[in-house]
Amino acid sequence: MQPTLLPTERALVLLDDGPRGCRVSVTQDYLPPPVADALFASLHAEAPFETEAPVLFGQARVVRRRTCSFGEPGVRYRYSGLVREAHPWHPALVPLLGPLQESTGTRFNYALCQVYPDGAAGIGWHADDERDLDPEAPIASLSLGAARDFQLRLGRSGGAVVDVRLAHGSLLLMGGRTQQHYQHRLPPRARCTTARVNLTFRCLKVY
Ligand SMILES: O=C(O)CCC(=O)C(=O)O
Repeated sequence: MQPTLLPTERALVLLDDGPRGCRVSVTQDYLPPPVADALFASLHAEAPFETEAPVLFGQARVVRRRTCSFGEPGVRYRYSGLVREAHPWHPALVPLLGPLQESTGTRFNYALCQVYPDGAAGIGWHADDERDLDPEAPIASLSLGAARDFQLRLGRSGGAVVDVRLAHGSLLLMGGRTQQHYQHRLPPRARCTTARVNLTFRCLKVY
């Protein structure tokens, strides 16, 4: 099914830090519900998710979320002591790439795909500022399945300055220098009992 993407004028600005050149916005109804439902079902059932053991504070720890990645041939992403080589774009993602490029002005060559089986799974504070990433390009984060809270903080300590619930089919855009100045996380939420799939579309350097 060809997706009909809603225009990004519907985006709500969550952070507009002019002096640092950071901007974050969200379009909660980016994907029409039938498109979001079909994409969630395909990826949840078919994406080649692997268990992950990122190195945190010098120790490899198995985490509850599972991860895989899609993208152009030869693109890979190194983070937290792991290397993720891109699988070819999943067929369900291919129709999204053009509209996503049009609505973000960015040609993404990679997407990290994560499944959070339930609210016990999350991801801690981090910046996505690894050297494999093009620092000038935004990161576009598509949420599917269970709605979850997403937070941003300035720097590497302190409380959240943005706390937003990301709906099924929403698109969050972190642009400008956001990754250089802010960290983000997905905190665990005990009351959430269903799965969520997240895709972060990124521009990776090709060596
Ligand atoms: O699942 C999310 O919304 C956050 C994912 C994330 O932080 C990441 O991929 O770097």
